[in-house]
Amino acid sequence: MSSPRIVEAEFIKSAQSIADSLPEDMSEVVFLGRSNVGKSSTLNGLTQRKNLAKSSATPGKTQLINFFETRYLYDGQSYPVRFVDLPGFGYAKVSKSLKEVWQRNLVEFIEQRVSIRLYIHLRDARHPHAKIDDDVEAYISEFIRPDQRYLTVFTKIDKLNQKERNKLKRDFPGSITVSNLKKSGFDRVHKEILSTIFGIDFTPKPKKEGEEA
Ligand SMILES: Nc1nc2c(ncn2[C@@H]2O[C@H](COP(=O)(O)OP(=O)(O)O)[C@@H](O)[C@H]2O)c(=O)[nH]1
Ligand SMILES: [Mg+2]
Repeated sequence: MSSPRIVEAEFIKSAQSIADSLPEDMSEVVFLGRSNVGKSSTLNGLTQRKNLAKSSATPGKTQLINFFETRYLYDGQSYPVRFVDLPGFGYAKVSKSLKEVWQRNLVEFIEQRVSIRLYIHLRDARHPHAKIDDDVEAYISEFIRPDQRYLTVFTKIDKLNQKERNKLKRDFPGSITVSNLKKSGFDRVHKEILSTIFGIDFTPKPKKEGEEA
């Protein structure tokens, strides 16, 4: 059986708030994480595009909600999914008043946007117990709906040795790890996205009696 992959990905628009966002006519995956966690790199890696999400920190652009439309191909079927790149938190160089406005808009988007089906929280594998990330996880757990899922994806796994990787897996059993450097781990993220949104079952089927391997 083939692996799911994204065959089309296109930037659609940037928004400041839920009010000027796209209509809620497609299932959405939101990506959130601290600035510099590797969010843009992960979006580029998942979509196999070099510069779909700008990896360079362009102040201004990075404070907006960015929408991308993607199309998966899996088992001969096409599956459209919208990716939403949220501003990184913990950024500097933003005036206090702008920060307040931005946060209000963002909080409203995260909590009230009906089309969100999956929250992908990117965390740096080197700092798995960062308080700000624990706070974000606790925050999302307060309002997450039954039709929504929350997934932790650790980036920069290439920076950890085997012992550290084992410990991370023990501490965060439901998490996925990726490396944008090695381009690894994306397959599991794709499967989580398609199983959450379209109910596709990726668990290997048990072999029937007498069936060849
Ligand atoms: N070693 C390593 N570096 C990474 C990885 N992901 C991102 N980076 C680097 O981390 C920095 C920030 O990445 P970027 O995608 O712009 O982060 P963003 O601010 O969250 O969008 C860049 O220098 C990337 O090359 C990874 O998985 N492994
Ligand atoms: Mg970025």
